[in-house]
Amino acid sequence: MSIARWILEKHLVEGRLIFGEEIGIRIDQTLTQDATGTMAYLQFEALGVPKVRTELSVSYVDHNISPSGKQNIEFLSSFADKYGILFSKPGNGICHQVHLERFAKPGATLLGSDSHTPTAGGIGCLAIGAGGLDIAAAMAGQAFYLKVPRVVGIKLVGRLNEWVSAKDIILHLLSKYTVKGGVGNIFEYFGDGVITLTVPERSTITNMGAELGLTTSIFPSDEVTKEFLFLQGREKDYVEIENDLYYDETIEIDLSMIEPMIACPSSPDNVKMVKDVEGGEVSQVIIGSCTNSSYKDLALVANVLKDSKVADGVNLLINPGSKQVMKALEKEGLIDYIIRSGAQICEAACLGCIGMGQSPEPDTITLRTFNRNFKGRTGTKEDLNHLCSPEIAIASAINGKITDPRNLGSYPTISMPLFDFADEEIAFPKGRSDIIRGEMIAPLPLNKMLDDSLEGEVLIKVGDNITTDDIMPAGEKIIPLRSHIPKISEFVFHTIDGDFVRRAKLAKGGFIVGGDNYGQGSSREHAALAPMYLGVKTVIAKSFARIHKANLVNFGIIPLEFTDKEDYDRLEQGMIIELCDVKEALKNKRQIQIKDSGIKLGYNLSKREIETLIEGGTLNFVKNRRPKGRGVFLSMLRNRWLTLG
Ligand code: MIC
Ligand code: SF4
Repeated sequence: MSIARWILEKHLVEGRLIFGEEIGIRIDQTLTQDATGTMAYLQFEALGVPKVRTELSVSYVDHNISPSGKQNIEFLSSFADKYGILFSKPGNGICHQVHLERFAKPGATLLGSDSHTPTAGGIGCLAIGAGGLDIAAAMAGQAFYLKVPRVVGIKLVGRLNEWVSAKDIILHLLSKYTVKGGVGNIFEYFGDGVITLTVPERSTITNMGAELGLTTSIFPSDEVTKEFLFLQGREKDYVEIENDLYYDETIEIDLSMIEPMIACPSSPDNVKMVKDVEGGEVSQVIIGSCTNSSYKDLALVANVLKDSKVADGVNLLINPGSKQVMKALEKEGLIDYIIRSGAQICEAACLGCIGMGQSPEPDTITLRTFNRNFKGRTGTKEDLNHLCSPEIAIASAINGKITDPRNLGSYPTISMPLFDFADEEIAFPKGRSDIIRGEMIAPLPLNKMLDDSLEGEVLIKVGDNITTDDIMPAGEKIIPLRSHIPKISEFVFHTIDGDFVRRAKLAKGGFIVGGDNYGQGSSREHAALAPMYLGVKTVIAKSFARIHKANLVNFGIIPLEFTDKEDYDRLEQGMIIELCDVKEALKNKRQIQIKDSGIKLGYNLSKREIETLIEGGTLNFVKNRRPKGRGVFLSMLRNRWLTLG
C-alpha cells in the first residue's frame, strides 16, 4: 500500500477504496483563512453544532490583514473563541507555512478552505483543499467526500545541482503534465532523492501540486521529517508510516538533470528553462508566498545579498512566510543583509500573491516565487508575471534582468537555527458567548429546489482552463467583500467580461458554457456562490477542476459535461436553451438533452451529489434531513440565510 492509501484507509468511514468510487473520510484537522473562513464559519454555525468536533481547527488571517478586513477579523476571532478554534492573528503568517511549522502531523488528515492546503503533504500529512462548506461539515464531525484518486508514485533519484531547487522540480512537472494533467490523481514522492530534500522544500513541491490539478501530493515521514519536528519542538508528533510502494503508475525523475526553470506569463505550466529566457529587463521581484517563504528560502536570499545590492530600477520585496521565519532571520543577523541591500521587508502574509498591494507596473516583468501567474492576478491587468525559485529571483534582482542563478558562484551554506515559535501570536479559545458581526458579514443566499426543466440564456461562453480568479476575481477592491455575497456578486467575470453581471441580472440568470478544466485554481466557493446568487443554474463545460466542481454541487449548480466535446462549438453566448426533465434524468442517471439541438450532456456525480443538486445544494440537503422539531436549527437558518427565487 502507498502512504496516501494507508492514510485514506485509516480514516475511511464510508465506501470502498476503489478508483473513481466516492468515499467518506474522517478529518483530523481543519484550517481556514480569512478570505474563505467567514463563509465556512457561517455555514458551520447553521449546522447547529456547539463546538468543533475535529482534533484541531485553526483559523488564520493572512489574505487581508489591512484595515479593510477589520470586520472580518473581528468576526473570525470571536467565532474561534466561541467554538473551540485556534486563531492565528494577522501578521503571524501565511496559513500553510504556519500550519506546517506548528500543527501538521504525519499520517493525519487535514482539510483546508484553500487550494494550497497540500503544503502539509511535505510532512507526510494527507492534506486536501476544499470549499468552505466542506470544511464546515468536517468541523461538525461529518465525513469529507471525495472520489478515490489514482496514486502516482514519483520516484526521485540523485540530487539537485547547486542553485537548482525544489521549485524547479515542480515547474519541471508542470511543464510535462500541464495545469490539468493531475486531475483525479495524488502524487506521492519516494526514492533515494527524497532524503536530499528538507521538509520546507518538499512542501514547495506539494504546495504547487495544486497547479497540476492534483487532489493532493505527499512525501514520506522519515528522518528528515523527524529532524524538522525536532526543530519545531514537536518530536512527539512524529509517526512512522508503512509504504509498500504500490502505485497505479510510476514516474522517475533524476534530480541531477533538472535545470533552473521559470513559468512565463500567464500560466504556471508555461514553463521554460531560465537559460533560454535570460536577459529580459526586470522591474519588480517578490520573494515569498506559501510556496517559497521558509527560513531556508529567505536565508539563502539574505546570504546572497550580504555582498550585493539590488540593481537600480528593481523593486525587491520580501514577504516572509511566518513570524517564526522573521524571528529566526533576525536572530541569525540576516535581516541586516536584506535591509542594507535596498530590499523592502514586508509583513508575513499573502500580500501581492493575491493582489493585495505590490502590483507591478503594466507591461514590465515581475518575477515572483509564487505559485500562480494567471493574467491580472497581480492587480495589474497588463502584467508580465513570471514564477521562479528564490535562487532565480535573487540573481535577477541583483542583475536587473532575468538571470540564471548558476552565474552567482558558489552556493551559500545554510544551517537551521533553533526556532522561536511565535506561539504568542495564536489565541487559544476561551469559550466566549457572543460573536461580533459587523454589517459586512451578510446572511448567505440559499438556493431553491431544482426545477424539472431549466430554460434560459447562455450568459457567457469561455475557453479552456478558466480559473476561479477569472470567475470571481480577488485583489484590493474585491477581497474585502468576501463576506457579503450580494456585493461581491457585482464582480463575477469582471476582468474578462465587464458586462456579464448586467446581462445575468437582465436575463434573471441562465447558463455558463466552458471549455476543459473549468474552475481551476483556488478553492474560493464565491466562484459558485456568487453566480448562484445571480441565478446561474448550470455550467456546461468540457471538463471541470475538482474543487470548483464540488463547490458548484454544494450550492446547487449542476456541473454538466458535453458528451461529445465538439458540441462546445455549437453553443454561443446569447442563445436561449432548454434542458428538459433534468430532475428525472438525474434521478435515473440518464443523459440530459438540450432541447431541439441533439446536444447531449453527461455528468460524473455520485448518488449523494445528485440528491444534493435536486434539493438545491448541501445546506438544503442537510436541513431536509434534520429530525423534525429542531426549531433552533430552523430559526438559525431563517436568521442567517436569504432564500433565493
Ligand atoms: C489563492 O491562492 O488563489 C487563494 C487566494 O489563496 C485561494 C483562496 C481564496 O480565494 O480565498 C486558494 O488558493 O484557494
Ligand atoms: Fe496566500 Fe498566495 Fe498562498 Fe494563496 S497562494 S494562500 S494567496 S500566499
